[in-house]
Order: sequence, then structure tokens, then C-alpha cells
Amino acid sequence: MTSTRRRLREILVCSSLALGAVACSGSDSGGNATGGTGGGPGMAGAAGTGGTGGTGGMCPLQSGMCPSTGGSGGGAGMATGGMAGMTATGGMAGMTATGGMGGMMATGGAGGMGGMSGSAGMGGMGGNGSAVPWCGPSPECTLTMPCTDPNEVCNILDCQCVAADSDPLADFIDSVSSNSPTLTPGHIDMRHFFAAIVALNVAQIAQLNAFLQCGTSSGNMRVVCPMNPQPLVAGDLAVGMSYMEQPIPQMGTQHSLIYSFITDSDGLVPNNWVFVPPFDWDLFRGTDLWLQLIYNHVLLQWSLSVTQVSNTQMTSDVPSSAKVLLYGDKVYFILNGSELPAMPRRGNFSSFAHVNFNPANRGADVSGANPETLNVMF
Ligand SMILES: [Ca+2]
Ligand SMILES: [Ca+2]
Ligand SMILES: [Ca+2]
Repeated sequence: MTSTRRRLREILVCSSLALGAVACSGSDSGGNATGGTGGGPGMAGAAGTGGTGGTGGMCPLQSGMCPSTGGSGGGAGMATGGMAGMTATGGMAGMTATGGMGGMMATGGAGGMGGMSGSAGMGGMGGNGSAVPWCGPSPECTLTMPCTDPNEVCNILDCQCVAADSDPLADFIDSVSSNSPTLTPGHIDMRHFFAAIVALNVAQIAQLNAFLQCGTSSGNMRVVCPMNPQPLVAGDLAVGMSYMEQPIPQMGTQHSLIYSFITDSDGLVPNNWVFVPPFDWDLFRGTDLWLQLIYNHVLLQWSLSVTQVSNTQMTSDVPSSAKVLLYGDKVYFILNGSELPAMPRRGNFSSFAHVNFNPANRGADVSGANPETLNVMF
């Protein structure tokens, strides 16, 4: 367990290193444009004009834009003189390509066929880099600013290395402590975890909300929200991350998955979940607010539920700003800090694979050895 004071110090140290030495380098470059081809044979076929480089992407959660790189301008097209012909107009310019990670490449249109005044086509315009919540070639920033301490992970929200707690490998458990787990894929074996409060201003929150579009999925990245997501607002954000040994399958496993970030949200004991025997290692014991990223392997659907426990041990879904970014082997939980008023905040992460919760087909991991203590403090 890392004390809040130590964590703050480490984040600050890492932050100053990042800002002073490396910061984050924009890599979400605009696309390159290729110049149009010159006009065909004509009296005076003019050369094509080079395209305009795209705009580099920006890191939305830095205080300013990352030093990003625009795409290269296209070269001028060649013009070819030659036989005269009827009047012909130049070809269409290339379409502007906008967005897309790293910018798309646009190619200038070909020049018109030569004529008395055949003119060349214009070069296309490079695509613009898209705003993404990370700065490096990798969403983890680690390629531009390696986290040298093995206990550090890259916090993609602010492109910094942060001190993370380690979880042993292959330390699977069952919710009944005397049972042996029977389903133990590497994508539920937690290896690191961390939680922190990150203060974001209005502009940063706007960028974050623009990026965290509910339902977005691309490659190994996915954004999952509750049914009626509340907006993230400027101020303190709570960010939790659990980091698995293997990439998390986006689809198609033979089992369901639940990744959770659970806290004693108010620091008050009466509403904290009390386990029901024989589930002495109930993953949620001792907490009252549960964020669960769920993959249903029958419906092939991801969902996010936010559940509050009451003083009478009743559970109900509650409105929340929570959003989950599933990226590769990591699960990021992001919500307004106001939903977790306890000071300090304590909780746990868990990961769970199961087929109908059957003891013959289930396995779990929690931050730390077992759920008896809340190992996440922030
Ligand atoms: Ca583990
Ligand atoms: Ca509580
Ligand atoms: Ca563990």
C-alpha cells in the first residue's frame, strides 16, 4: 500500500521530470499530402500545387498542446507540355482528409488533360491528426517517456509516470476462500493498479468528454458508460486503473468478464457490503459503491454498471459520471471525485472470469492478496 503523501510526492516528482525534460511529444501527426499531377499535354499545362500538411494531434489533457507534428505538404505536380487540344479544365483537387488517428493521407487529384489552357490539379490536403488522450506513439506514453521504475505505469490522463502498486502474478482466488479458482486466464491476472485524484479545468474536461464518447471502440480500445451517463465536470476527477498480465479480449471469449473498481465511497461503515457465507472472499466486501465493467460472452456485449449499497444492504444502480476506458491490458475508471466524498478514499480493484458464476468455471484476482482489506488508497 502506498501512502497518499508518498504517492503525491512521486506524482509531483514525475510531473516535474516530465515537464522539464521530456513532456510529451506529439506524435499523432497529420497526414502527408501528395501534390497533384500536372496537367496533361497542352499549351501551358501548369504544375500542380503541393498539398498542405495536416495538423498534428494534440494532447487534450496537458495544459497546452503537445508539440505535435503536422503532415508534410505534397510536392508540386509535374506539368507536361505537348500536343494542343481542345480546352480542358484541371482535375479535381484531392479531398481533404480529416481526423483519423495519425491523420489520413490524401493524394492530390490528377491535372486535367492538356488543352489550350490546361491547368494542373491541386495537391490534396493532408489529414489532420485527431485529438487523442495520449501523446506518445503508444497510448501509454512509455515510448516517449519510459517509466523506469517497474512499479510505475503511465497515467494516460496526464501523460505522466505514476507510482503504481504491484500485484503478484498468478495469485488467483475464489470468492469462497477454501475453493480453488478454476478459470485463470492471464487477462484477469492483475499486475499493477493505481488510483489518484487528477484536477482538470474546463477545457481539459471538454477534451476528455470529447474523447470518451460512450460506445466508441477501435482496435483494442473501447469506451463504456452506464445507461444514462452523467457528465464529467471540471474539478477533481477520480481515476483508477487496473493493469492485467495479458491483453483483455475485446470479444469472443468462452467466458464472461467483470472488471471492478469498488470503494467505501463515504467512509461510513453502515452501508459497506457484508459478505454472505460461504462467500467470505466476496470481491466487494467492505465497500459501498461498485463500478463494474462487464463483458457478457453470450450477448457479446460490454456494459458498465454503477451500484450503491444502502445501510440495509440493498443494492441499486445509481446515476454516475463514471466512464471506463478499456485499452489493451488496462482498464481505466474515471468519474467525478464528488461521487467519492470519503477522505482518504479506500477501495479495491478486482477482475473476474466466469461461466454463469459456476464454481467449476470461475476465477478472480483482487488488488492485494484477498478482499479482506482495502488496498487502494487515494
Ligand atoms: Ca495478480
Ligand atoms: Ca461506506
Ligand atoms: Ca491479487
